[in-house]
Amino acid sequence: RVFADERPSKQRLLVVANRLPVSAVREGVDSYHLEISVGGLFLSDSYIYCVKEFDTRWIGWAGVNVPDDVGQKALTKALAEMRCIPVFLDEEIVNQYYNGYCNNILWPLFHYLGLPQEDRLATTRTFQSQFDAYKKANQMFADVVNKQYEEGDVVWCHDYHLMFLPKCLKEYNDQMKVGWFLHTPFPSSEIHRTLPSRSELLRSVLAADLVGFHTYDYARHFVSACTRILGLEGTPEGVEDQGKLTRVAAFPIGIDSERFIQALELPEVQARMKELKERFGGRKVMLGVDRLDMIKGIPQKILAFEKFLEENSHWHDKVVLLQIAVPTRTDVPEYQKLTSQVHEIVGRINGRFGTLTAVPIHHLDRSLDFHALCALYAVTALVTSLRDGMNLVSYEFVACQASKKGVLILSEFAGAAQSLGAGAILVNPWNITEVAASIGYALDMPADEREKRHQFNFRHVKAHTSQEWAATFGFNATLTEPLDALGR
Ligand code: ADQ
Repeated sequence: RVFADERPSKQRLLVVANRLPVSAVREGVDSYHLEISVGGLFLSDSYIYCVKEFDTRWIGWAGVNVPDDVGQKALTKALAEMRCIPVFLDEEIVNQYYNGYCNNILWPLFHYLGLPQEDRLATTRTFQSQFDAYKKANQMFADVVNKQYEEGDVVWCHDYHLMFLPKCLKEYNDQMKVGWFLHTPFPSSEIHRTLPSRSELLRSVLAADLVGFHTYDYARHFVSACTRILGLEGTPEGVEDQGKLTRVAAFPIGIDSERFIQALELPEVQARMKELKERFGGRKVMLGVDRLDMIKGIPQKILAFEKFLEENSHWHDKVVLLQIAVPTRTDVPEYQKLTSQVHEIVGRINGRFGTLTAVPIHHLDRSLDFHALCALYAVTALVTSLRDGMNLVSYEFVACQASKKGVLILSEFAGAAQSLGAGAILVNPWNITEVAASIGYALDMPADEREKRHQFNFRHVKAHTSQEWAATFGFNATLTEPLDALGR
């Protein structure tokens, strides 16, 4: 394989995502403070890599409404130092495109939660206006990309927010090399069929030259949707429409494992690990780290832990579930409902199994810094997503297990199950009895089995990094000949 740094000059890469890898916070009329975006964390490793290996520009929304020219100029200047170029979206567009079409329609649908149902008539009425806003927002991204574009550039579009973008870009210039990568699952064609704008979205994505997914299954679902909904021919390389081939392949993401491995040696991380050990007084710690989102299966996980306590009285007071859930999309009613539901279940279980000195569940609604995450990861993890494109938390956990050889309990509906399945205990997160039994199995697992399972997953996590992912997709996007089914 040829990597970018073996080429004589650096390939220019325009990476386009809804959010930039940094968020802007306004400090004054013409000054901004920039922070690495939470939730855009998966991009931060790749950000560092891409900036080093490619001649990269990042294009996206900075997460802040800047209505005035002075502010827009100041923010553009501040971002330029990080090779970031802003797309300015006003509140109305953000509400219709981002909160509406992206997060209320595409996100649940792609995670098999269906289209919104609570008020069908209202949904039907708002659907079209949200889809129009989605197309308009994608066109705004395309306008910015087009201004930055130079002949020979590769444009890498990210995620479900920008499915309309490949088409807009090709309308500007059909010679642009355009790749599109989806971070969520692509659902079965039977699910995608329910979407009113199903054909238009598929056709827009097919305008790209290269379409990538985390797993082979998602790629297969996409090709089936194109065959069944659009009547196009699926080939081993992708989808063909009137002689034009769109290459479709799997590019599984990874993490910068070395960053985690090295952090474990740092005195501050070691100190935090010691502090945690003392804090939990020798009790075994089961760990959950998730964004607070319905796809992550947090209530189901907590109910499974309750079931485990119910059936294993000898573990009372000897085990604790530490659930760290960073709140996201806090202005959306469903997410507010989820937060209260989780708090209510945790309160009930702690009332039921707690003692004067200890409670079985510690639930924190917050984001943690990198060192705290590394210190926490050194226990046993419960990743029980109902659906998840990949799930990087499971990778990060494995990277931090060099000495502990902790056990990973992993949902079979996370993309990561396809890569870490042999080392993890795979569970159906909807089956609370099965998850409870797996908790018992993990706690009693003999050391040699833990070691074997850990080695299998550790090798995978070390070998398949975010750097390799970015290099493979970026490099393949520069090609024109077909790939094999794994994108290599
Ligand atoms: P996410 O749904 O955000 O990503 P995930 O892959 O697990 O899910 O990545 C989350 C990142 O946020 C991890 O790096 C994790 O450490 C961090 N994080 C989570 N909770 C945190 C907390 N409380 N404090 C600090 N950091 C926290 C989407 C898709 C995934 C896909 C990724 C990458 O939904 O399926 O794996 O993109 O493609």
